[in-house]
Amino acid sequence: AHKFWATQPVPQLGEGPPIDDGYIEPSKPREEVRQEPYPLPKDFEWSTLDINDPNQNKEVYDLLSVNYVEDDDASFRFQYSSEFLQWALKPPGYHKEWHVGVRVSSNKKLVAFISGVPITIKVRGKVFTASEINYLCVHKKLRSKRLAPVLIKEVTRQVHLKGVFQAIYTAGVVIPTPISVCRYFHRALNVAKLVDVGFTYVPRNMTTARMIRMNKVSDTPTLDVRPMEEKDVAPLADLFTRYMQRFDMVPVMNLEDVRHQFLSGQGTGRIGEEKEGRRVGQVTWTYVVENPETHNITDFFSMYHLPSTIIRSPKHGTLEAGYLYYYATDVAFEDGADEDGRLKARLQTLIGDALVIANQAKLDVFNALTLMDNVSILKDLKFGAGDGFLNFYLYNWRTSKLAGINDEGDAK
Ligand code: YNC
Ligand code: MG
Repeated sequence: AHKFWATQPVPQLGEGPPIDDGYIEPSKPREEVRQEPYPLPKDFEWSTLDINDPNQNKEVYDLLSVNYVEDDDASFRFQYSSEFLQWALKPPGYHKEWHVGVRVSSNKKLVAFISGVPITIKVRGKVFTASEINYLCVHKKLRSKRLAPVLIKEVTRQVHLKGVFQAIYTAGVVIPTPISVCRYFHRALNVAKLVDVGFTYVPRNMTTARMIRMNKVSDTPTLDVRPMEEKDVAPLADLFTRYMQRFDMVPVMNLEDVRHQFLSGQGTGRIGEEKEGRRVGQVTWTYVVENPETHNITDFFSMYHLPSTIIRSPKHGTLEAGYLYYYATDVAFEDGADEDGRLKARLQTLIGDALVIANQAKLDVFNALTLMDNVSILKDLKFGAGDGFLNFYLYNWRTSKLAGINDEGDAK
C-alpha cells in the first residue's frame, strides 16, 4: 500500500486506462491554496535555496554528492556538478521558491532538498504548463521517517502558489502510476577503465583486448558537425519542434528555452581552450550540421556530462558519463524515409558522431534511454542493455500508457 501516494491526484495502481486525457483535480485560485508551509518534525526548518549564491549551490552539491541516487548494488552514485545544478535549476522563468530545502534548526545544516522548474509539455496533442520535479533527496541518516511526503507536499504548495497544477518527474522506483518506463543502455568508450571499476564484465569467451578493439570509435565525425552557436538558435528551435511531432510526450520550447537547453551549458572557456576535451564548467554539448548551400540546420544532437562517484574504487574517483539528450534530423521529413530505413541510417551516423565527440571529451561511457528513436539505433552502435530503468510520471494528469518498454525489458 502507498499511504502517501493514495492521497495524491495521480492514477492509482490497477486503474484502467482513462477515457479522456485531462486533469484529475481542478486548478484553484491563489487564495484557496494553503498559505502556511507544512509542518516539519521539530528541530527542522524550511529554507529556500538561492542557487546563484555559490555557497548555497555548494550546499546542494554536497548534499547530493553523498546522498543522491545510487545504482542497485550501491557501486555508483550520481555526482551532479555545481555547474550542472546551475544549468538545470535555472531555466527561463524559474522560481527560487521552487528550490526547497530543509535545514537542522540548531546548526543550519542542509539535510533535504527537492526542486521544481517550469516546463511546457505536450502530451498527445494537449499543451500545458507544468513543473518538472527533480533532485528529491533526504540525508541518509534521516531516511524512512516520512520526510519525503512532506517535501513533496511543500513543493506542490509552492508550485500551486505560482498557478501551476501539473508536474512531470522520473524515478527509478515504481509508485502510482508510471505513464512509461524506459531502460538505460550503455556504450563503452573507455573499456579498460569500465572493466577495472566493475561497470563492465568481460564475458567468458572474450578478452579485454578484443573488447577494446570492438568498441573503438573513429577519431573524426562522419558528418560535417560543428558546435552550436547563437545564430543556430532559431533554426534549431524550428527543427526541434518539427521533429518532436513524432512523439507523444515532448517539451514545447520557445527560443529562450532552446538557447538555455542547448547553448547555455557549453562552459565558460572558449572553444579550443579545452582541457581533456572539455571546457571549463561544460555541462552540455550541442552539435549541428549546416547545409553548405542553404545554411539551414539539417541535423543536430546534444548530450550532457554527468559523472558518478565510484563508491568503492581506490584507483578511480569518478566514472565520466555522457548522456544522449535531444537530437533531430530533417531526413525524417523526406517521403518514405522512415519506411525504407533512410531515417534509421541517418540517425545511426548522427548519433555515431555523438559517440566520437563524447570520446574526444574523454568520457568513459555514453548512456541513452529507450525513448525517441533511440531503440532503432542502439544495438548497431554497440550499446548494451543496462540493469537500470527509469519510470516516467505525470502529476494531476491522466493519459494512457506511452511507448516505452514492456515487462520483459524489450523495447516495444
Ligand atoms: C521518489 N523517488 O513511495 P508511499 S527521483 C516519489 N519519488 O510513499 P520516506 C517517493 N515518491 O509509498 P525516504 C520516492 N521515493 O508510502 C520514495 N517515495 O505512498 C515515497 N534517496 O517517504 C514512497 N531521490 O521519507 C513513500 O522515504 C514515501 O526517507 C516514503 O525518502 C525518499 O527526484 C528519498 O532516490 C527518495 O534521498 C527522498 O530515499 C530518499 O526513503 C533518498 O519515509 C536517494 O515516499 C535519492 C533519490 C529520488 C530521485 C526525483 C523525482 C521526485 C518526484 C517526487 C514527486 C513529485 C510530485 C509532483 C509535485 C509537484 C506537483 C505540482 C503541481
Ligand atoms: Mg524520511
